[in-house]
Amino acid sequence: MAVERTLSIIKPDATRRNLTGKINAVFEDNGLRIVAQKRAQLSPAQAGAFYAVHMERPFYGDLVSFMTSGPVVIQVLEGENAVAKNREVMGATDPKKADAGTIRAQFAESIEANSVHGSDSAENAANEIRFFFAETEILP
Ligand code: IDP
Repeated sequence: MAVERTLSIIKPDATRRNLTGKINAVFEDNGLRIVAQKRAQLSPAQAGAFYAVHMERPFYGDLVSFMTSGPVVIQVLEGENAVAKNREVMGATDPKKADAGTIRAQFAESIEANSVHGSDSAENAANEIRFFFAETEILP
């Protein structure tokens, strides 16, 4: 199995409820290593560009408002099959459909305020990591 990197964002609903440590424990308990991490306030331009793929979706404006409503914690996670592993521990987008024990089942407030983002492919992970981090900020 290949060691991969993926981009994770702990979203404003979770930072507001002081859940960063509990969510990080789920990553670490599942073999994902946090090799870069920073707390940031996204601008509307940054959040809009990050979610540009959803620009035509009806929830896009609300999603940008939500993602800029408070600080986020942006992370690079590293581990075997990190992209798929992180999607597994995050759970389904809609917390009502997320498997028990996943981050979203435990912590998400709604389909929008669902506590975490995780890249959905290795290619998107590389682009998303580059969007937020210089290579020198990632320390395996
Ligand atoms: P993902 O985060 O599980 O990969 P995506 O479909 O890529 O899900 O959607 C990106 C984000 O947009 C979701 O995590 C969620 O915050 C928001 N979102 C997705 N679908 C809806 C919806 O139907 N209503 C409101 N927000 C949504």
